Amino acid sequence: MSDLVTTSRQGSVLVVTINNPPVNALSPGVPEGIAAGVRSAASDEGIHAVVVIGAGRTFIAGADIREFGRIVSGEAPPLNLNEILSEIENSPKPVIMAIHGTALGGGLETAMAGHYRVAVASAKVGQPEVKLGLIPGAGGTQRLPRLAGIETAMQMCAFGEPVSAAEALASGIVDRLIEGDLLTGAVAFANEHPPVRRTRDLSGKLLGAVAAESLKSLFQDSCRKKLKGQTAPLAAVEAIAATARLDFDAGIKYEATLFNECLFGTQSKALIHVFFGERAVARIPGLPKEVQPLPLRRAAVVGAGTMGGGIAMCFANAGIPVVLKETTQGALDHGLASIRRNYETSVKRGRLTAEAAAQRLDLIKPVLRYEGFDEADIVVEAVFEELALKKHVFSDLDAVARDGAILATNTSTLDIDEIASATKRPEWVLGTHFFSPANVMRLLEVVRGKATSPTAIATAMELGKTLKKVGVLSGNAFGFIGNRMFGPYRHEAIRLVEEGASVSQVDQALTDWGMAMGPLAVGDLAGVDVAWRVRQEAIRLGIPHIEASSFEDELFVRGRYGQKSGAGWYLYDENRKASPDPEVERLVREYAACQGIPQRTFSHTEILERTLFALINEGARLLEEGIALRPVDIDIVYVNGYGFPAWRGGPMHYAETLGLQRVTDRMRALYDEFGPFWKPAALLEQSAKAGRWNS
Ligand code: T1G
Repeated sequence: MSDLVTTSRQGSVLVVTINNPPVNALSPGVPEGIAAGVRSAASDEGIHAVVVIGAGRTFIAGADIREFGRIVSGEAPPLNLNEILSEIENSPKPVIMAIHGTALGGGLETAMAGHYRVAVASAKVGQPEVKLGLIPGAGGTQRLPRLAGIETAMQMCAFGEPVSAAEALASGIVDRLIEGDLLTGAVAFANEHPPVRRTRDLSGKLLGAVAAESLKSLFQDSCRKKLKGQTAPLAAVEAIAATARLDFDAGIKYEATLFNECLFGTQSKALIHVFFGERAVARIPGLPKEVQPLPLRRAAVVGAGTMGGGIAMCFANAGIPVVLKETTQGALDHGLASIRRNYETSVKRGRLTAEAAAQRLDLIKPVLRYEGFDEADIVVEAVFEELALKKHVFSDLDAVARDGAILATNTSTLDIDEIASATKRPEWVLGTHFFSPANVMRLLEVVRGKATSPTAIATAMELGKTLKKVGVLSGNAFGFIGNRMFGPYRHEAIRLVEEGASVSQVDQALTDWGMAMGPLAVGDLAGVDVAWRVRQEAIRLGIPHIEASSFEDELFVRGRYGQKSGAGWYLYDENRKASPDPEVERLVREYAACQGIPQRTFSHTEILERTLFALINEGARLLEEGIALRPVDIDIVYVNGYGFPAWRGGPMHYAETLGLQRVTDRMRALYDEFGPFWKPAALLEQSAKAGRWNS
């Protein structure tokens, strides 16, 4: 037996323990070790049952995701879990799976190959493979419906959300909840001498073909709406529906076919890239190993507007007491009312209990002066996006905050060094750029100034994890990573409209492709006035590729600021539902005529190339300038902050999937047609031949 899997005896029960930290993934050797343990029990007369349990913090959290890239490249053999799980299931002696932490993917599949499952109340079980662009590939689509029924199986496999131990007990996935020590409870269960009961033989919860097919179309329609463009959820539902017409072994074969189609497709590569990418971005090259993040026990926020209120909620949601300051009682009351409304909505939607909401509200202390700021470990400034005002606030903070406190600004574009210059402690100043709504969006851009200390950076990156966000480190350039790239992307969207495309045609091309919102609709959401002010600032700073004027100015001068004013690129009703506005189409044709812009029609492909390639090229420039550390950092920013489809992996991963040479060639053609805006970044040209970003 390898160290990965060890056995011990408790009376006449053989205990098989998996020890593959950190999550007991089914790395090579682990499934084999479990099967070996079960096999040894079969031939041991002194053993009447087997208990399988995970050491450390969890049961098995799934197949080893790192192996999939190696399987696709041919470096590793195809997934062979089915044979091993079948050997476990065919054990002549009862096998009891003891679950704590999470049993996910192959972990739950292993558990279902056992004859019984017991779990502690805090455990969760699930088949999250679709979140990796896959489907269960070790019998999950065949065993789960036999335990929990087809509808529950489709829900769990199509959407990938885990269920609690109590829900698993209710649906038949788990046989008993264990109070107290899990191993003791599992052994006691085994000592009741339950008979061998192969999951594959259970058919009482399966459905006939008609019922299964109608559930299949129900779930596949729902997936097409909620998980638009994703193929794995549809395949998972298909595999489960097949239990109505295929026997177990044929169903396993069919599942394997569908699994391999997903595994060798582009969506799983993209989603696995994002899975590991969200963990890789926390590793900061050059940050000395001995640098440890400081503890963040108390926080303070300056400004109780939309952002400040949302940021205060983030701290309260993480259980961190937070002081929230405004300048007037009215503004403070307004901010608190909005926070209260947010929590009430969460309670109404069942996302939060009333007592949990009350506890979080209690953690937010409203003030009109800097009282309590001297105890804060971190202060986040979230006042109006105006440099002089921010510098004034930081000069105040310099006077009131304790030594060693992190002084963070939520600015979305302003210069961190400029803000830090208002204090005598620039080494403690950095940007923590939250995305609206701050209590919802996962992305946190951490922006380092030239003087920001490694400890401050490490602490801010840890803050991201504490707030259950994804922190990405950015250099101090205009727009940081996300907004800097969004500029050229939206520039092209506007240019396409000026050249003859309709507003909704441009937006729809991107949303059909997978973006959560079209670039012009985003402008209406963020505010045409905000975009105008940011553009004026960029022009003042001499940021390259910023057009002196664009049609959007015509919207701005007419007070068409977007959703907030009821009209922008679109018209908005009282529920902010958008509809195309013929007046805008008329205005833009008039504008184009004045500017002498030739008009023509556009294909979806051309709209996608003009917008997405501008995004990719700016990303390459950010890498050249060292503002973004790695291509994956850019991908994680866009997937978590800008509605870029995770199943396309992010702008830089997508460019590699398309082919960097193809992107470069197309950009050269656009450069010949439109000039300098389209000059391919040097890094893009250098990487084109290799087909991979060499950054
Ligand atoms: N394989 C390899 N590494 C994994 C892993 C996995 N399944 N799960 C986590 N890790 C690494 C992770 O990269 C990180 O590494 C460390 O473990 C801690 O993870 C055949 C095909 C279990 C809820 O999708 O959801 O089974 O950064 O930071 O926040 O049908 O990890 O430290 O180097 O996330 O406590 C299905 C994925 C696989 C579960 C724990 N299983 N993992 O969260 O820790 S496909 C999953 C998670 C499959 C079968 C199919 C979470 C977690 P590093 P972490 P955490």
